Amino acid sequence: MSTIFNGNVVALAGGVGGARLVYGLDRALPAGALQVIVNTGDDFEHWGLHISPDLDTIMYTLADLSPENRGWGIDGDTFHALREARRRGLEDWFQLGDRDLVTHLERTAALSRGASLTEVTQNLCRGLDVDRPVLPMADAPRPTTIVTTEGTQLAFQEWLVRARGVPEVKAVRHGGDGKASPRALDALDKADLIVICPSNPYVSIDPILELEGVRQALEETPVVAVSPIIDGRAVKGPLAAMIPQLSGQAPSAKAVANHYGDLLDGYAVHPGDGFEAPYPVLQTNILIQAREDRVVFARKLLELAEGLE
Ligand code: FO1
Repeated sequence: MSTIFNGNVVALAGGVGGARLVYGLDRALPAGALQVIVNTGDDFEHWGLHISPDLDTIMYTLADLSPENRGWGIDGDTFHALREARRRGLEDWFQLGDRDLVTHLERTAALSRGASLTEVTQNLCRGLDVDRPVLPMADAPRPTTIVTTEGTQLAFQEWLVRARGVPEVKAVRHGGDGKASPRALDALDKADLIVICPSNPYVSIDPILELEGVRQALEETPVVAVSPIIDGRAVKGPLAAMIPQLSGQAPSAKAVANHYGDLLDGYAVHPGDGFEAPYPVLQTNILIQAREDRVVFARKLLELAEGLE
């Protein structure tokens, strides 16, 4: 396979949208060139287990285990434990599959033995033959809280899954000490290109950007982003409703670019979503649900990056 981009690439990613681009970059880049820094603001405790939905979505996608359409969890997983939990009156609003449960059991046990989330993730990846570095953005908890216009504060998964993302969002808060993991900072330090994946800017990318030292790394390195909005609609998740609630703008690829502001050196949008900008805006098919489309698009994005000064 020919090399399109010669250098170290770091992708900043959340869940399903991010995972699809990471999959494409993984297959398009030579071994050793890609590292992925993943949002952990969605992490939470459920049934006494430490769940890291975005880390798992990236890991399962790279391992070719995720369902192509739904994007999260393991394809073909069964839900016997969930049904049993329901029968016994335990919380059943978050669908944990039986095979997926092994990940949460292993993670929770290793964390309780004193391993860091970075180490645990590395071991989980090894167990699934994923050899690309998948790096949690932080080792310490940094939970995202949704402040609603009704005045309530909901943990992210309570808002997204339990309340189906319905309560209107007034603000998003990021908890924790604001320290990035040492491996994430090291990856950013060595990056020749940073890719902001088509993830939700408010709840997937901002939690990473607002860690100490991260924004500065992006200011010093070429950055290309991919729009998570196509023709006014979010490819996945609640973003289209959040943009007007949090920025007062209509949902569009441009509104997301405005959010990232000066950080961008290049941007990829769907045909018809282009706009005037002080950096190249590539209009191409960014709908990358199918595996082969992900690789085709990743190559185009790397070509865009290669052409940047
Ligand atoms: N999303 C849902 O909408 N409902 C679920 O029941 C659900 C379960 C689930 C289990 C494991 C996992 O890794 C992800 C899961 N997700 C579920 C996805 C997740 O809540 C979100 O997509 C991400 O947190 C957003 O990036």
